[in-house]
Amino acid sequence: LKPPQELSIWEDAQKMIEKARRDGVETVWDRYEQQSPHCTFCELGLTCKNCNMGPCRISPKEGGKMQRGVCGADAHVIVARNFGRFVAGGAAGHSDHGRDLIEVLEAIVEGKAPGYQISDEAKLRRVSAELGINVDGRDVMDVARDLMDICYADFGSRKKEVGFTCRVPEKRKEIWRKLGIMPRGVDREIAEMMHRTHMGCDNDAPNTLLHAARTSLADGWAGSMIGTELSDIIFGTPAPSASRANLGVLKADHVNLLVHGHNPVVSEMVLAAAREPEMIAKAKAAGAAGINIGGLCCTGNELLMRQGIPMAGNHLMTELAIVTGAVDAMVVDYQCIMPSLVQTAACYHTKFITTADKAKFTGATHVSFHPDNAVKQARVVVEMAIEAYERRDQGRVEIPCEPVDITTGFSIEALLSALGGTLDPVLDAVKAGKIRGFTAIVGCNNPRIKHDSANVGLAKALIKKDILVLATGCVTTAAGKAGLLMPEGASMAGPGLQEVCGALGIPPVLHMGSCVDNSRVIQLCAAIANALGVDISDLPVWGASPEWYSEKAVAIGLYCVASGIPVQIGTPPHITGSDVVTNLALSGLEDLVGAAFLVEADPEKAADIMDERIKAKRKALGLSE
Ligand code: NFS
Repeated sequence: LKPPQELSIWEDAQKMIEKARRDGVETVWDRYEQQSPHCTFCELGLTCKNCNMGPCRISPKEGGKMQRGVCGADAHVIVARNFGRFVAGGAAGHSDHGRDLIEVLEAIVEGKAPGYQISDEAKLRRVSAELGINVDGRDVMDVARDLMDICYADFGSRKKEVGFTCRVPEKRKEIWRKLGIMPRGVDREIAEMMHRTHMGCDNDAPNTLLHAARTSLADGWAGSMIGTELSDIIFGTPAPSASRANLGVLKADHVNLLVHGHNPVVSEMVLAAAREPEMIAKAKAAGAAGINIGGLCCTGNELLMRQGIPMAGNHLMTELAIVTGAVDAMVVDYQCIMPSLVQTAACYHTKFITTADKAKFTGATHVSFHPDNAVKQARVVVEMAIEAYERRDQGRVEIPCEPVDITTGFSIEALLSALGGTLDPVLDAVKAGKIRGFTAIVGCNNPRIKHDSANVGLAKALIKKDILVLATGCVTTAAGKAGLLMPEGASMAGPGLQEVCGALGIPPVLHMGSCVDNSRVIQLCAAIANALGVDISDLPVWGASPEWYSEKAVAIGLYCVASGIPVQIGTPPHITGSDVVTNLALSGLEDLVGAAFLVEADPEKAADIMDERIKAKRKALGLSE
């Protein structure tokens, strides 16, 4: 077994890995070892299971025995097909989440969603007007109904261009139209990807990849963006606030209930129930000092952004949170929830509760959430946590550290209002070279990489170069634990960024939300490009996902690249069995959409390469390097 110090950079993780070993609990790192070495064919993307003449695999060696599958598909076609379906999976995840928000909005409009409401009417009107809905003097519910219809239509087949492309610079849209990758409808692009990758359809790797780009654009500019905007409208648009992070947010004397997954539709209701005086009284009657809600992964980010709820951990911390012995219940919806959590929870007193009918876990307790019953079901969940607390063995509890302070809540609206209503102060800082560029560091953890080493390493390397970092998803907790989400963290930045952070009182890394909220990042880039009268690909910006693991992360990476934002990743996807596909990803896309992928695991080296491009982009804009 590897020493815990080699698996994660964090003290709370290392201590809990040790405790897991003492308690005889298996973790993701144990299973990673058992699975290593991984299948080489699969790693290279050279296996195909799309039909029953197979499965097939292509020899990675040129001139090897198996150069084509039974149907005749070569390495390039197979790799491209696999990659296309990978992207479709990710786009489907974000977008189905977005659709769930439309369904809540629909239920609100129909008066069938007690507990949910329009919390930000001004944003409802603003977004609706952007999408061409008449808002003047109209009743809020009438506007909401029209917005709901327009959002549903973005999932269908009747549009030529999805609604939020109204935010995209004209030059960018011309590129998309010319390449035939303008996103038309979320479900349409995903379904077409499944069709194209059926045996006997799209057998030209670059053509398949272009549709992968289109599918990802439907995610970024429709599915995810709808998810973000409707979440803000229903639960409130985030504003800067203070919170805390790491396993130290658990409280030994409280009922600890962790929310995990993605959709605020569930976690917001659980939080509301936990705040009801009646529930708090029940917790006290059970001997607890109160009810403590903490977040994991992206639904944690949603509650952190809007409600300041503390963050217990990111992806690789989810099992370890239970290992503390202090978690009474973990309530989940969907995505990024390790199936192993059922077994981890069973090793302690922890109640593991699922809520989405489309994401059941064998062995879990299922409490089915819908807009019409969410208030009631949320109380059921909180009561289960209180009951579990009564069974907790305090002798097995170990909370490994003190929490660290973080700041959160930097929605575009919050940024604008902090800046006095316009982007000008930031643009001036960019022009003066105090902020030399921007990078959004997003996404996951992956046991292939020492937990959070690359997420934190890249953020630190970039801010040192006066590159402002935006964080979403699991990178948030990493940045927070490293002290980068506090204004004091600016002491780790270069002199220019330090000055700007000092003047504005902001941290060098700004938390912009969950992974679905990467739509805020592309919207911000589009707004800056529009303000400067240039294309997004002309900006000194990057995306990065140093420790990515999921299909969703690749969908995000690809919609950033297709939008003109180059993206660093720490490990390649399973495409390296095809030089055609690999070269397209690493350089060919640059000619087509003005951005491409960079695969570089070393954060310092990655930061240097990213810096070179930022210099070049600044120069082209007539700015100092
Ligand atoms: Ni996004 Fe990665 Fe998952 Fe969120 Fe975390 S693992 S792709 S950051 S929780 S979606």
